[in-house]
Amino acid sequence: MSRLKIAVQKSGRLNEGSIALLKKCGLKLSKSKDALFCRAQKFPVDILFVRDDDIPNFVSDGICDLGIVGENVLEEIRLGHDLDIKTTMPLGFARCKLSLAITNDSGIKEVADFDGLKIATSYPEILKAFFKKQNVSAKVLEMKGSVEVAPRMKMADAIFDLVSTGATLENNGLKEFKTVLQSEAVLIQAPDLEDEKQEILDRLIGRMKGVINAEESKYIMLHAPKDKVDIIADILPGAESPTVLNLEGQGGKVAIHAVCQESVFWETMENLKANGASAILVLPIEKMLD
Ligand code: PRT
Ligand code: ZN
Repeated sequence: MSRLKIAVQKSGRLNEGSIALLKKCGLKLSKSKDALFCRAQKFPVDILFVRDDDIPNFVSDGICDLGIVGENVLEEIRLGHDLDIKTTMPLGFARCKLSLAITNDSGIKEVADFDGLKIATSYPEILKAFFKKQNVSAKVLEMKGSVEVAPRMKMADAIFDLVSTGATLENNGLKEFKTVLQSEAVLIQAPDLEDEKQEILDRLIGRMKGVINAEESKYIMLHAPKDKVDIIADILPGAESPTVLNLEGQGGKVAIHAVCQESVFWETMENLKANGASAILVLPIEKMLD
């Protein structure tokens, strides 16, 4: 019987999210910390643990059928190589931005001001493609890491790097100037899988979608005066046709249950309360299958 081979980052920012997602899809993984290979139980998948930079080529070369990698790494390698892969679906974790950042005292006002400057980055291909499109001729200094120290060391005038909270930029006297690429972890696959493998993949994709949809959704329950049902239903974020139930012994009130496809913030709950809702409960959803 066929098994899918999936490339996952061995350690780093993608590892935990990738493993958590696969486990929520029902795979049982017994991974010793240094193992490079893991045979999952309960689902026909084998996992290869590698550096994230190797994942696109492993999939393109057919060493693995699938991979989980950041769009930033995928795009950088895609621009430099001929990759034979397709992006199957976004996975909703490891979100970050690939941005140009300048020193706090820099006089740069627009992209054209980068002309003739030197920019340090670990993403030379994406940066060169961006400058080419903008008709800017800047020098690109490739660094493997610690890009954020380059301006202070007078090695470069600005940087092009990943930003998530922005704390690293701030700590180094830098500020974000322009986002060039929004990135998150994605599932990639070899384009032509044999039928049996494609069937396993389709099942895995169905489960991944179920996990991701559930993570973004909440189950909300509340009590409301009967004459406020329409107003309350309008406030519920991303809820389609809520269930309205009569409450025994409370003539004027009903219970409303709904699945909200978006986050339910405190502000929304306060708004519901201000419109007559009470006993508001927001519950996480573990799995969803439409
Ligand atoms: O060893 P291996 O090659 O596998 O891993 P790696 O060291 O190349 O990558 P790793 O584990 O650091 O990151 C893997 C992927 O996580 C990246 O390619 C992105 O897709 C994603 N990711 C998400 C991030 C961040 N968020 C992030 N914040 N990768 C790096 N960072 C860096 C950022 O560059 C900054 O220097 O983290 C620092 C902190 O960010 P702030 O803005 O929160 O301060
Ligand atoms: Zn890497």
